[in-house]
Parts: sequence; C-alpha cells; structure tokens
Amino acid sequence: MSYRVELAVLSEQKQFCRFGLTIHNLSDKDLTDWRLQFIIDRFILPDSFTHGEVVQIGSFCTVQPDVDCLAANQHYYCEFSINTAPLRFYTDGFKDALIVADGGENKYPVTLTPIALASPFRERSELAQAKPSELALIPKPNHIEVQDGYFSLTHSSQITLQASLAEKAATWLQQELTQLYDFTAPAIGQSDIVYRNNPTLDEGEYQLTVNSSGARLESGSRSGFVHASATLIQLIQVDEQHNLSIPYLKIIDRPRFKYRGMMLDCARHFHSLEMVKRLINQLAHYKFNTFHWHLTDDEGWRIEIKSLPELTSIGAYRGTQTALEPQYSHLADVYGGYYSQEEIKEVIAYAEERGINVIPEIDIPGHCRAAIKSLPDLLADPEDRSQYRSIQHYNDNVLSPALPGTYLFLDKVLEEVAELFPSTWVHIGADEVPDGVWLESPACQALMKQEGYQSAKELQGHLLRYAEKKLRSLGKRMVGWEEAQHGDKVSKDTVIYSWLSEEAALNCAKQGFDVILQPGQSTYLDMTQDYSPEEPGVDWAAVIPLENAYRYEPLAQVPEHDPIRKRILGIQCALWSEIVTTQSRMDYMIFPRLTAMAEACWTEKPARDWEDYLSRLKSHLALLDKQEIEYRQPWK
Ligand code: TNX
Repeated sequence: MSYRVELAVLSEQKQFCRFGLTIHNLSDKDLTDWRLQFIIDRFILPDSFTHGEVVQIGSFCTVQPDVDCLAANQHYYCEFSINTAPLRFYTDGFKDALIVADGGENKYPVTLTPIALASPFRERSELAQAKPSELALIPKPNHIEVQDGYFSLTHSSQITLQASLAEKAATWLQQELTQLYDFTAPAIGQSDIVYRNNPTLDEGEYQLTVNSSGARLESGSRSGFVHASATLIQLIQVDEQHNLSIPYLKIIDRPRFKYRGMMLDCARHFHSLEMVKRLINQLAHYKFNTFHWHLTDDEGWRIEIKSLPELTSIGAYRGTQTALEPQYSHLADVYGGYYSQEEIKEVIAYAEERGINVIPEIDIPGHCRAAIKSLPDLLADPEDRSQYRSIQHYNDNVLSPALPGTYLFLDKVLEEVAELFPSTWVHIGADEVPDGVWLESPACQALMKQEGYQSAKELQGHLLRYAEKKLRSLGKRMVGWEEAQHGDKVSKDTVIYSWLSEEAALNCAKQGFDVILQPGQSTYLDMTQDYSPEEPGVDWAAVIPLENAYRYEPLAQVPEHDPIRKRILGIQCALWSEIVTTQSRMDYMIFPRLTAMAEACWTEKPARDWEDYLSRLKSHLALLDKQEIEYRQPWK
C-alpha cells in the first residue's frame, strides 16, 4: 500500500499519555487537500494536538493537518495527549485508518503498523499441564456416580419420549447427535434413549442413568430435559472405528443459580442471525438459561420497530455519508444491519427449543445516539445547551425526559417489544448517563421545577419510572443496569444487574432489589485474557485469564447462609462488541472462558476445583474442535 500510519506512545504517566503519529506517503504522487480519518476508543484532548486539528465523535476521529500537501516520499508528523492509563495491548491502538484527499473525492486505504507501546506486557502466562480426564463434563454435575462398563449406541438405538415436556429437548439431542457425531437415531428401533417424566424434580433438575439397557433422562421441566440432553451429548465417546459409547453412570443434578445468563452486544458490531443462533446453541450446551440481547446503543439500532421505521432505515447503518459516523471499524464502508421482527421470532423460537429465555435490552436514556439521529424531530432538543461527554465520547446521546416525543417513542418501542418477546423481563439499560446532561435545557429545568426535583438524577428516575409503569401495563417486569435505581424512583420490582462492582449488587440487595451479578472484573468477555500485547481486548475492568474467570465466586465474602444471598438470582457474563468484528474474534473472546463461567453458574461451591476443571477442559476441547470453534488455546 502507498500510505503507512504509525502511532507511538512517547511518554506515559498514571492517567496521561503522549502520542506521536506519523503518516508516510510512499507513493510517487503528492497528496493534496487531504485529511486522515482513524478510529481510537479513547478521547484525544483537542488542545493537545500539534500540526493541525482533530475532531472526534465517539471513536471516529478526523485530522485536518496544517499542511495542505503531503509530498511523495515525505511524511507528516503530529502529537497529541490522552488522559488514559498506560496502554498495554495492540488493540488499544488505531483500529482503522483512511486517507481522504482532493477535498473528499478520493479515499486511500493505509497500512496500519501495530502501535509502538511504551510498556507492553511481555509474557503469555503458562497454564499448568493437565491430565485429560475421562469424562469431559462442563459444568461439573453436582452428583455423579460412575460405574464400570459402557453402553454402545447402535444403528437401532432409538430415542423414545415418555414425557411430552421433553419433546423439544429430544429434537435438539437428535440434531446435535447428527451434527457432532454423525449419528441419526431411527424412528423405529430399541428404545434405549428414554426421556421420562419425574415430577419430583424441580425446575432445571434432571437425572441421567446409563446402564446396559441404555440411557434414561428424567426431569419434571422442559429446561431439565434440555440440561439432561446437554450432559448426554458431552458423555459420548468415539473410538477409532467411529463407534459411539456412553459410560455407565448415574447423575443427579440441579443448578446452583436460578438465572444463568450471557449478554451479547449486537449494536457496536452487528452479528448475523447465524452467529446469534450459534451462540445460543453453545449456551444450551453449558446449561445457561438466559440470553440477554443488547439490541440498541449509540452506534446502532438493531431491532425493527414497525411504527418507527427510521430507527433501522437510518439508525442501523454507519458511514461517512450517513446520519451515523463510522465507529470502531469499517471506515471505508457503510456498515450495519438489523434484525427484522420475523428474524427475532426465529431466534426466540430457536432459543426456546434449547431451554433459553431471550431478554431484549432497549438501552435508555443514555446510549441513545442512534435513536436520536434517526428521529431528530421526535427526540432531539434543539434548545438544550448542556455540556457533557459520555464514556464513549458523545455529547448528543441522551434522551430528554422533558420532550413529549421521548414518551411517544418509548410507548411505541415498548409496545412492539412487549408483543414480540415472550420474556416477562425487559431490560431498559439505564447505564452511563453522563454528568452534565439536562442542566442547560430549559425544558428539563422547567420539569425539575414542576416536580420539585433537586438533581438531574431524579430526571433519570422520572423517565425510568414511566418506562416501568408502561412495561407493567404491558404485563412485563422492568430490569436494568445498576444505575437504574439512581434518582430513587423505580420500584423494588426492578431487577438490578450490577456491573461496576459486587458492592453495588450487595447495596441493591440490601435495599430489597433482586440482583443479577455481572461484575466486569470477572465476567466481561471483552477483557483481554492474558498479559501479552497481542491479546485482543480491553482491560479497563481487569485482565481476565481463564483461571480468574474460573475462580469467580459470587459474593465470596458473604457467609453462605446470609439471607441476603436470596436476593441474588444469578450470574451473567457479557460480550461487549467494540472489538468483535468477526466470528473468529467472537469465538476467541468467548472460549474457553464461557465454560468457566458456566461452572460458576451451575456447580455448587464444594464441587468446584480449578485443577479438576482443567482436566475436564483438556478432554472437552475435542468437542469444541468438532464445532469448529476458534477458541483461545489454553495450552500452547
Ligand atoms: C461498559 S457494562 C458498558 C458498555 C461498554 C463496556 C465495554 C455497561 C452497562 N456499559 O457500554 O461496551 O463497558 O467493556
């Protein structure tokens, strides 16, 4: 390529770094009337910029250099500063860059060299070697007795249903046996894989018995039958002649936590329907029961709302010529996508067949830039002069609690969402509303006065209380991030998802809220997995190696029988997608840490053991390979 962009850390302090940026024109032509566009996820201090100016919207930056011509074989250099902790990873550098020349007429791709870090982490840590265990079960069942002997699956092995609740679980088992083991049970044969009703077992519980007469899967719930099927799939062993067998055993198993979830951000990058389904299928393998679908954010609106088509016709796409600027990647393209309501129904049905509830998230009042840019007449407040900057560096991404259009928008969106999703819970976001918002809006100030509110937080509460009531009228229960209780307006019916720390969860539980634990320090799959500069990811909450993910023990310091634990409904891990552009990157960030999280969700504390998990993981990798999951190799 004819242009090369280099970024180097010149100096770093605790919360301040200086950078040098060089652009080489390696072509034999002069560049005239040119700009550089690039993507970085941190905020460049505008006044610190030398040799030109930078304009930043979110992660999208445009440099207007102070020289009009960049001659052939010459370079341009500038410096700038960012208030940031030292950078450790290559993914902290520019994610994309592009030269725009001749007043916008021509675009030239550039070669990006990896950022020259001042103090990169050097080492990839080594996991202790592990002896592959015979049974590759993850999560570990809570009670298991292994006996001598193996039951062989044959061409006459037949799946028999003696429980109507098991219908979908049996279909799923059959699909997975075909996919993974090329084994299709005949319609007529010996009934040696039997699903049987056992009403003594609670929601999610199951028993699995394998002996000389075959496998018996018992449960009293749909979800329990799915979990029994998941266990059976993992137990199958294949010999060199491709014969399939299952060891004799008896498993009596039940979940530790009622709620076992994973969140996927489909806004920062759009993940195709196939990718979403693939993940849901994997979640079923690890006995998760909730898929939290983050469908809207500043960078994209991904759910079709029939009464507000602009949300997707405008808000689902980013580009230099569209209402939303490029963010995080794909500078040269129009990038985006959304899920039609038909596609969403398909995902819900697919998840339901696998015992998984789909919770939609519509993130308000912050993280709303895509919606506001799509519906400016309804959602933008032209008189608002408030100065704020969100965590992701926007100054125009918050809904106004004082505009009638906001309520119209909410009504329409929530009505369609409530109709579409069978889930009782609807996630309303409520995270990261920046300080400074609404303070210079005459309409907001008038509303505060009218209601006697003292702080802007109360305006957030005002809006969320409206959303809660609206959802309740639609038969739904509002759930939200930990900031949802700011402003003290929502009822204790709201389920709080804590993410900044476990203390927040504890505080909310003490106030009487039910909580879901999703602490960034342990459960965020966008965090890097090791201390070496080429690990992709971010590290604002922590670096989370597999061992740390595995060792996550919810509220470890709270005694086992403290009644406050009753308020903890479960655990959720999350993949935020700022850096997740492809299936292979997604696999790498999720696996194998998802298997570690699964065990935190399912397996009782006394049965959890890091070394034992590693042995099981070692044997389990074969199953990931069969699915062509591009996981991070735990052992080099
Ligand atoms: C925090 S967790 C966020 C997201 C980002 C994520 C990146 C939460 C409620 N908000 O908007 O994508 O960090 O790690």
